[in-house]
Amino acid sequence: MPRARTPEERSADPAAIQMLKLAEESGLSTAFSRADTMSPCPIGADGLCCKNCFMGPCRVVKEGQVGVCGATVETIVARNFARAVAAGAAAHSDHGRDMAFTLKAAATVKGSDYKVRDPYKLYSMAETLGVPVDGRSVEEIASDVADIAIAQFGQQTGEVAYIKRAPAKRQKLWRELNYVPRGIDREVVDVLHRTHMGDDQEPDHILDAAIRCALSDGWAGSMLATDISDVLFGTPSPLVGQANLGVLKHDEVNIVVHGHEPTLSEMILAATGDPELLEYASSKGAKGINLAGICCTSNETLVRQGVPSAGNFLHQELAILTGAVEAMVVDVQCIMQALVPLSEKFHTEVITTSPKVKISGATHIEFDEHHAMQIARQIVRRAIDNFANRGETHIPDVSSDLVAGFSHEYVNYALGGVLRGSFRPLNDAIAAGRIRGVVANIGCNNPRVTQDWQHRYLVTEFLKNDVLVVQTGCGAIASAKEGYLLGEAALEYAGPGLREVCEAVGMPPVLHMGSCVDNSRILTVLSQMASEGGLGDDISDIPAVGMAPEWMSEKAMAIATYAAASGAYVIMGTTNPVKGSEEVSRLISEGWRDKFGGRLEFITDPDEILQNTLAHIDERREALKLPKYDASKWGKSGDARMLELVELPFAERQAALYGEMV
Ligand code: NFS
Repeated sequence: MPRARTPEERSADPAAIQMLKLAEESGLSTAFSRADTMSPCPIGADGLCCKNCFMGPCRVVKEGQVGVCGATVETIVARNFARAVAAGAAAHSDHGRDMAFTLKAAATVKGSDYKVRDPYKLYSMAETLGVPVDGRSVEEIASDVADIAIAQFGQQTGEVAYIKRAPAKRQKLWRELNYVPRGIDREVVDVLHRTHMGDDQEPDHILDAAIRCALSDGWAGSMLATDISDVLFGTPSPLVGQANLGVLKHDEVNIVVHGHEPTLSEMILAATGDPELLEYASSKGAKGINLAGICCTSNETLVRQGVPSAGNFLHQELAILTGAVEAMVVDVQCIMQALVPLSEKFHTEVITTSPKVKISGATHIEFDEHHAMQIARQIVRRAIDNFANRGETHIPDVSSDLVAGFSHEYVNYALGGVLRGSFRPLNDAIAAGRIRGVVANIGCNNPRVTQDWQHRYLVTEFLKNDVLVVQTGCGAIASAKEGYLLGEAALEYAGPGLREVCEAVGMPPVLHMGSCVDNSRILTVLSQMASEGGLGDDISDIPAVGMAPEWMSEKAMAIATYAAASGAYVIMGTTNPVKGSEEVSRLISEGWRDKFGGRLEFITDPDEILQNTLAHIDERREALKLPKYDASKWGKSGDARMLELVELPFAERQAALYGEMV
């Protein structure tokens, strides 16, 4: 059995380390300790176990070995890859479907608790989906938009509508190669069918279906989820917040919302401000009601409402270990079953709310968008009632300030202003070499590696190298906890060129763009950068890399696949689920590069991730005939230059300035 790691080896986060020590002292297991005692199956880890029929499971581990049906290593690895993509796409896109039904309710149900908060975003959706807007009420438009959005899931032929948002060249490529998704559900079913026993057995062909399925997530299901969430709850713009377990309060009722969909959590947030419930909390001895988030529910409520984040994926159990959580309210995805037995050691009540998710031992209060506020109030009241049951608490005094909420609309506005919003200044900064390139660092935590360490290491190195970092999901929360989402981080960590840009625009060097469905925002940014000109005319031309160094979820596989098929170089860390097949590894790397200009690689060494990323960025710069990145050219303007100049004697200062001006 492998040795149990120390708390410091398990997490790079000081709050987590405190809680892991407490867990050890109390003899309580966590995902961290279970990862130490549960070695991953080496056959499954490499993608070599086929359990798609019941003649097996077949484990193909010897040279030339095939499954009972004759399936080769290549077929088995490709099938496993494709099935993971389909499951990930299904999860994220189904979230989009639920949002579409909520929009329909907001538009048509009298007295609905949901309203259209951002009509401008609705109009932009209407334009893409071909819904007329002239002379119509917001509700009429929203109702039609919702109908078309819902129909995107069941569409059988044709093209998903949002594909039109990709650069023209990319759309043409997808059409020529037959990768444009027909409908979201259809592509998921297509992968499940093809990977059933006795169907598609040519690895490249199986991967083609996985690509179409992933694109139906990135450019349809997830993009709809993002847009509709913005319509209903507001398009994010920068706001301040805090992250880490220190956001939990000693003297207030703590409710933690965990999972993914913003529908119920937004209502719970509203209920926590209800004077009647606040009064009720006070009658039970609490000073207030404190809402905090975990995982992507946290990102949804953080980027729009500034609700503090109690942490990322591996913080879910640690929040319960504080003993200070009255209710952990979960909906869908990334919820560990271990929460319930752990909560039984404390007073915390785990409440499941989705019709799709029940956990044995948890309280189930099913969410229904037609009675959203009533249900939210019921949950808040239960949490207040539970406050009296609280025992000893151990809330780590660790939290960081942050600025989050960088939607593509805001970035556009910040760079270009209201009247001429544009990505031109960003493109110019990259073209000049002030910004060397862009990295999207996204994805999960994985207890197989030290929590947050790779996110932190890579982001620090990218900033030092003048690479602008955009983030979503649990990677964004890792950076939030580190203090990277603050303007000051540019002064502390960024190279000279990136620092100048951050100072001039007034933005942090790491931009938090939302939850994992909001990776669709990154697709939009890349598309707009490509259309803006100066950096080629397609996503594959841009000096940019996507990565998920600590990933664990099937959703991450879907995201990686749609990003690669959209033209990005994508690197996944931690583990390599295609290791068992050289052919599949080659197909998703060189094969996809030849087809799409993007590629996917699994690289477990963080230094190699760093080197490959910088090499790709520099190679893209060279292909665009941009000047070679040279950090020594920057850092001599703005405040830094002024401070230097004031030190100089008058004559030298004049000469320096005059010299610079000519
Ligand atoms: Ni993304 Fe969100 Fe986190 Fe990973 Fe899970 S919360 S959708 S899957 S663990 S980043």
